[in-house]
Amino acid sequence: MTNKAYEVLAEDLAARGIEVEQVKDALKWQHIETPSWGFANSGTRFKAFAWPGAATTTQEKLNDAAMVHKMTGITPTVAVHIPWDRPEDDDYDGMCQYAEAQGIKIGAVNPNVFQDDEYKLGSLGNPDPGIQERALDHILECCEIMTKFKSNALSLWFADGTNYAGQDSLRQRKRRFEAGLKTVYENLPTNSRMLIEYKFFEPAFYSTDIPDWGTAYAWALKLGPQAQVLVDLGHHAQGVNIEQIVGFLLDEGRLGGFHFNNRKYADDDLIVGSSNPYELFLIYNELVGAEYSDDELVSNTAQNVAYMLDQCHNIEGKMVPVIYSVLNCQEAFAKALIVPRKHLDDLQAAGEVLAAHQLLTDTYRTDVRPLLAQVREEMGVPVDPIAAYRASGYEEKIKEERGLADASGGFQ
Ligand code: RM4
Ligand code: MN
Ligand code: MN
Repeated sequence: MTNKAYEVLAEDLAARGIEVEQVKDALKWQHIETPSWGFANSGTRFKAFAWPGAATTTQEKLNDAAMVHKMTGITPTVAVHIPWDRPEDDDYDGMCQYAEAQGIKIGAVNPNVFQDDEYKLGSLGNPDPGIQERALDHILECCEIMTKFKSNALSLWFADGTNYAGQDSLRQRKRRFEAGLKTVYENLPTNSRMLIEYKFFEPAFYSTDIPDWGTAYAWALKLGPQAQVLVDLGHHAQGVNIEQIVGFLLDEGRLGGFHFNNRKYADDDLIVGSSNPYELFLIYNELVGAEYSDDELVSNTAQNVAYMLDQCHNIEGKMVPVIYSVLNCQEAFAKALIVPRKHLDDLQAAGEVLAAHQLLTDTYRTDVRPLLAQVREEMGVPVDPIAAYRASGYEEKIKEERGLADASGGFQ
């Protein structure tokens, strides 16, 4: 059954020269990875408020991720953090099979070298060679875990840095990092990628060892083609043009993945698109433009981008904010897919400044919800995933079964 609003929109899009069936196919292939830690209790450094039913075990997180996939149809994988998601019985194959039995797969493996006391002065950048080695061992173990999970992405984020000028040598820290990353690269499973995430501050406040995309990119270049940059939307200074970074990295074949979230001030980790949906659209516009590029490297790079959420919910529940984020990514992607590319190219080539701008912003204003409803119906998932989730009884069930877990720490 097609809905009336969709028919009107499809006609309008066709008149703008858009191949609606192609747009629908692209939307059906969209894939967003959910974060296992997004289903657990987490919060700010001041307080993490417990949410009734929040997941505490990995199985619960996998169940939640599977439920999000059931509601949306576009979240078939879940990223894991080791040790937060280390199976208690060390049965990695069993965990992998459990995920598959729920209809999902394990995606990126995230090592954690920031929560042990030993890491007070850093991990790979630590002045103590023994601690550097400890961090390295953990990351290498994660490379082995990737094989067990059939995962093809090692996602690296480091809390390393210094708080005071003079605390450590900036150049020595760079060298330690470079050596550590090189060893990790040499031990990456075949056909997998290393995603290097950057962040300009926090928890270190004077210097951070991988502060920006330029540093991550320089290392990716030195390491080799399996190393790429991961862009987390909350990891830039205010006002930074993220879509331009995305365009640059795509063009160089080094954009590996995203941690989607939204922020107003710093690394706020809020629902994707909640405060700046226009920025999200502009980012997707770069991605879609690259995907349709004639340049093979650029187009392949865009097609292999790992789209992941990295959020932390303190007051808004767990499941609904994840679903909401997925839907906002879907909407931004849909709007980027209906940008009349040829027309835009022509206006740009002719130097038609405002006409080009207007074409893009008019496209952004298009209400694509009827299109998304149609796509969902064709995919056999709920047309309104949030309403369907609320009506499913899942929230009440997990509340009842899991109760209220302790949430005193920042994460988990
Ligand atoms: C960091 C970063 C990482 C995430 C940790 C928990 O700010 O975004 O990706 O794994 O938080
Ligand atoms: Mn992140
Ligand atoms: Mn972050």
